[in-house]
Amino acid sequence: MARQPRIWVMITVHHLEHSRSQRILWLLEELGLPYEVKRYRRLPSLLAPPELRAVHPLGKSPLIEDSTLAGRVIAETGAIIDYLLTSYGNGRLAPRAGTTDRLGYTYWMYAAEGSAMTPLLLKLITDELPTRSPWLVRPVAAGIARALRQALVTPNLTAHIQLWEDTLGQMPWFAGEAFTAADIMMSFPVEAAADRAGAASMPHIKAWLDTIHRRPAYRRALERGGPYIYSNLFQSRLDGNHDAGRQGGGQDGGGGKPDELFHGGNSWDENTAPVYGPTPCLKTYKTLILPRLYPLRRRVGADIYHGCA
Ligand SMILES: N[C@@H](CCC(=O)N[C@@H](CS)C(=O)NCC(=O)O)C(=O)O
Repeated sequence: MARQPRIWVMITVHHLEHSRSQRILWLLEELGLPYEVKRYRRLPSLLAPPELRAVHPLGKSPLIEDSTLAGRVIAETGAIIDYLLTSYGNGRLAPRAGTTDRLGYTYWMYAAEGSAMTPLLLKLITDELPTRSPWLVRPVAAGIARALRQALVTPNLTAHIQLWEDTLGQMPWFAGEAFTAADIMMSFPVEAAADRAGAASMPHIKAWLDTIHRRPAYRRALERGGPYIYSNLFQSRLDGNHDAGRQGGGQDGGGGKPDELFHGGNSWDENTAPVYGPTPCLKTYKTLILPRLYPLRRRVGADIYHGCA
């Protein structure tokens, strides 16, 4: 039996900027649970700051604490979602046990991190390998990267994207007719694949992305979380076409004044929340230092955040 939220329940989210932790904020918004965000900035290396290791030995995000659990830290996105739904979901955002939708739900809950992120991570590594190798061995590194991409990365990524497209062609959400936590779980790999592997060229995937990005809870989570790498997927659309966010309505939450849509994705309000960990000026790193480190390849901006695979 799910516990009823009481007034003293407070979930603390240890949230690394530009990360899959964004999904936990989104889930908490969908559930309407009280939560506080402890934000962590990435180091110039793009890894998490050591402060996260003081919270959990692996030092990764997301991590949560529940005020009812006396200091116990819960790690791993899927486990956190499972905990929050079991404790506070009251049957929301998951199909009933024993149904076929539940089978699909369980599959996607595991596949998001267990299968889909692997080729995306490999793509990141093979894309970055040549430029991050000592210049003497770059041609060799580039050859190895190309071979790995051809043999492993591209075929697997293509198969994943096709599976998502086929699934979303048959049903509006990953686990059937209703929006569930499986959609939240899948948002990160799908956004990553849209950003770096062209997944948004698939019509059903694109429609699903547009729909999740219109959800009010998704937008509120962006405001709470601060910068999020994949906000570029909808920010540019909004800049050029506010109407895109107003179509749909209904449960997907279209409507609202244009300025109320999707704001927050690129803002970092230093005053609204404490920032934990060192605070290197990532922007300076991106715009001034990085281009000088890689003079032949002035890749700045979202690309460098691809460390978040
Ligand atoms: N499978 C884990 C992955 C956690 C993970 O790798 N998180 C990334 C954020 S996208 C991270 O903390 N990266 C920083 C680092 O590795 O130092 C989960 O879903 O919770």
